[in-house]
Amino acid sequence: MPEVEKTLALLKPDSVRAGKAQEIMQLIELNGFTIIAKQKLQLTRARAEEFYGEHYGKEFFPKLVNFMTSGPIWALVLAKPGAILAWRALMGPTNVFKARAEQPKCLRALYGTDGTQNATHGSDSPASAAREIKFYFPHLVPDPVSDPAAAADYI
Ligand code: DGI
Repeated sequence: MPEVEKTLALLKPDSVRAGKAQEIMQLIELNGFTIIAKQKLQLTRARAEEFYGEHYGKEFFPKLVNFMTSGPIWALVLAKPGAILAWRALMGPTNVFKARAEQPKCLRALYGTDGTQNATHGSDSPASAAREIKFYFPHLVPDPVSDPAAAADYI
């Protein structure tokens, strides 16, 4: 059994706008994840650009930022053994058209819209999970100075 991990999930503006957030959260729990924190919010341009900073300069970056700031999102911290890979698997491929063709029951196939608007986000590694959980839930992450052991164990 892989160790219990935490990962950051987002329910993006398209799935939230379509009224699917509660349904997706139920599917998340049916798939064995515990939702240990959740928050509904709307990203500003500056925050969306910071969150997706690794894609700055790519052709799709402006579309991505416009989409991510177009309405409310849910940020969730999910926990279960092997959560990072398990959540990526449940979401399915990044591209919704590929998702529909290859994995029609995955979340992006079921709830995504198009090549940019793909319903959900998930951290892709322990390092990105740590950064992304801190980005949305800074108060949840133990302080590495006052409690280094807890901080090291957090993800
Ligand atoms: O981790 P993922 O969300 O699966 O994928 P990513 O980190 O490579 O890209 C972040 C988001 O940017 C992705 O969910 C949708 C968007 N994106 C990625 N590649 C493309 C893209 N959007 C468009 N329009 N075209 C792309 O090639």
